[in-house]
Amino acid sequence: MTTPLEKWVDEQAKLTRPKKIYWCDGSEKEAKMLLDIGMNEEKINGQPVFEALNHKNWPKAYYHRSHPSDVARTEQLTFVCHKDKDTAGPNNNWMDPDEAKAKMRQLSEGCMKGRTMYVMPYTMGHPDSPYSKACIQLTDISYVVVSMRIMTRMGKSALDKIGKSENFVKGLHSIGDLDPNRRFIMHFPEESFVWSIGSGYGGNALLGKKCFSLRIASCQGHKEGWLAEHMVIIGIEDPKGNVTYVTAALPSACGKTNLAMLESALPGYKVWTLGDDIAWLNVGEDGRLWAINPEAGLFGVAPGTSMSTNPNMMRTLKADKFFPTLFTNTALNTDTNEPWWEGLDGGVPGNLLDWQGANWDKSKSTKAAHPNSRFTVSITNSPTLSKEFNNPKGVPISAIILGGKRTQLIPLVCEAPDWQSGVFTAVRTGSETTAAAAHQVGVLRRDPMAMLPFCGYNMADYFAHWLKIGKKLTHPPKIFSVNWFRMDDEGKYIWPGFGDNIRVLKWVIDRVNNKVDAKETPIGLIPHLKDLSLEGLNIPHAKLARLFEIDKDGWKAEISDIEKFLSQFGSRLPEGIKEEFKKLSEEICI
Ligand code: OXD
Ligand code: MN
Repeated sequence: MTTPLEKWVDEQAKLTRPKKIYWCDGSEKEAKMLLDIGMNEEKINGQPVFEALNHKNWPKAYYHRSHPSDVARTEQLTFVCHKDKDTAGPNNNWMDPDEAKAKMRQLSEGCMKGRTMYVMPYTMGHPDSPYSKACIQLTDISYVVVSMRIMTRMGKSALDKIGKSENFVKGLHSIGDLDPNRRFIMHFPEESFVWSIGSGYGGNALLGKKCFSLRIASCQGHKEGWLAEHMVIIGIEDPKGNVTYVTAALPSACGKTNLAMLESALPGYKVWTLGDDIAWLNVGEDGRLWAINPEAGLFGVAPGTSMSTNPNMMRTLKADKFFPTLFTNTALNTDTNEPWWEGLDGGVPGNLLDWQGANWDKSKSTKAAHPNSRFTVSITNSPTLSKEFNNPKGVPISAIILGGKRTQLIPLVCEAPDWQSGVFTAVRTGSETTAAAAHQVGVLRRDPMAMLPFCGYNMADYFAHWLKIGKKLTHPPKIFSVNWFRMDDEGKYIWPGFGDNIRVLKWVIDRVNNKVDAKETPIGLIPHLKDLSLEGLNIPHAKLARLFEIDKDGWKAEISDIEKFLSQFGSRLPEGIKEEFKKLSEEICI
């Protein structure tokens, strides 16, 4: 008897017409075979999909160069296809599901001709976790299979979980012809199905990641009473050995991976890594919020990563453990066959190929590595991996941190007095855009909970869902906002960031454990400077004060920008958010 899974695979093969179908087992042997195929047979843009790197210095490293038009998430080509447009909301591109399917069917007709269709069974979350989900993705490119093996738990346990059920998350991906006019990432939340064509880029092609674990999962969470969030999960250990678990939402390329692997500048404190990008949050029987990381790998931005900014990440990348580690669109040092990017330790090598494979001319102002060049590496390579990483229950969360990149206005850290105002803080969070998506960099956009590109339904309903979850929590986490990026008048960052961010995290856990008081302001609670551990930092008092300064005129402009953002949700905006907006406006305008 054919199972629903076999039937589905068969139907997709009839449409896409691959020369062969291969069922992946997720083994290391298989990954080696796929790397060989990618080095010797498959090509992208006329070049092999993979090249081996210097295994003496980077024991498991392989290199991948993508098509130059395919280097970041393409939000304008990403659609969420609910039955009606209002469910998708103003935060999503919407297409009618029937129309979207007709379009995708036409683009996918025979798209795998002459290629292999790889069938990848995987779970998001530990297979034994009650919160994990079993999934299948089809693809026709080795790079996606090797990457998905790093990023998910791939293999038999997923097939076992699916069994004869129809209830699995489906993903159909083809690299297509890479023509940006024939590139779409379509989500069908009612069917837990993602259909993507024309891109090999992580966020568009590794369908377990943003497409499922955020866009589709946020819709599942809305229905089922949980949250799928764009958040780091860490454990912060104090000198007595107590560990406090915290999640943090920051937009793409704003330092989530650095935070997840932070090497503490404060003696006795340590950060344990559970996740650097996605958290699934459930209300536990004990009335606390519990988090699991559905992923198993790290897909981080390479430029700026070094022994001084993120030594634990460098150790992870060089670890001789999980096979393999991938580098995508970095530059290549041709003397040593090593990956290179701006900000890496040491000087600029003499002979570099840039991310497009051309000899790099130092005298030009172009970057050698693409600003969104990435590494893909197993989280199990990390020397800071939390011993709770594989705990099927997850970890209990005591604080939620929200952040963005704001060169002005937003204080270094600020606590919301309660859940509702915390949710509003998240709703009003803005950030200057980065290179993780294909759009203009450095423009301020509101990015609630860092989920603007990832919330699979109307954000007004999402805000209401957050408020509702709060009502179920008898021990809700405290909510904080952070901003590492405030600048002085000379345009220099005031706060050193990176390992020194532990000083802020320490204040956060001191507040959670009721060890320190805080100062009330119109925007929330800020630290008394005496309670921040600043020893060894040489920041003049005036500059420190600047980190917490409340610029009323700036806030007035901010409030009108927030109002503009909120107005797009019309009457769907929950009362709780309207109340908090009113409160903030009144406090600032007094
Ligand atoms: C990512 C992103 O890849 O947020 O994590 O763009
Ligand atoms: Mn992300």
